[in-house]
Amino acid sequence: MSSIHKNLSDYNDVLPDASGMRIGIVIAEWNKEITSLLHDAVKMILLQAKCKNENIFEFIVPGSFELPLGAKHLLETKKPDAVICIGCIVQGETRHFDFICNSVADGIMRLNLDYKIPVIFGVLTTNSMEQAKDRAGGKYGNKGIEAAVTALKMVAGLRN
Ligand code: DLZ
Repeated sequence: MSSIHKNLSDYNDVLPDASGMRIGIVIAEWNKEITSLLHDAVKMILLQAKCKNENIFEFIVPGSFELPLGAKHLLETKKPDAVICIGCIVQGETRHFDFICNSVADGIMRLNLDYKIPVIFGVLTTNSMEQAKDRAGGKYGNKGIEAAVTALKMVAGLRN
């Protein structure tokens, strides 16, 4: 993963002003001990960028496979400027991992292009829980920070 070369919590420029942005967050409950840490980091960045609490729309779904539908629901009901999808998929003994990862990545990409709204892939896909912890506030930073900064940059960029 590129996080060995780049700490996921590093962003060396000023955050875009999010005071006028509406942001959706979809959070998968599977591997909640990890996704809650990513979620906290996303919220921290949004509030730091002055996004108003009432303009943050959250939807909890059972697992990562449900993230694209959760994002689509927020896109249609809350009209956000961006949606951040948070999940943690850990390799098991079966091929389930591949099916879930591919479906989620494809589903999220489709939403980006169909709605022309940034839908961010804040999903860890790791071989072990240890690798996930390293990327949820551990030695490689927090994927939630990277996802939130990406959302803000995309909204600001698309407004230009
Ligand atoms: C079933 C399943 C498995 C085995 N592993 C994960 C995982 O590591 N991360 C995750 O977010 N979800 C997992 N799930 C649940 C699926 O995403 C989905 O919720 C179920 O297959 C029901 O559709």
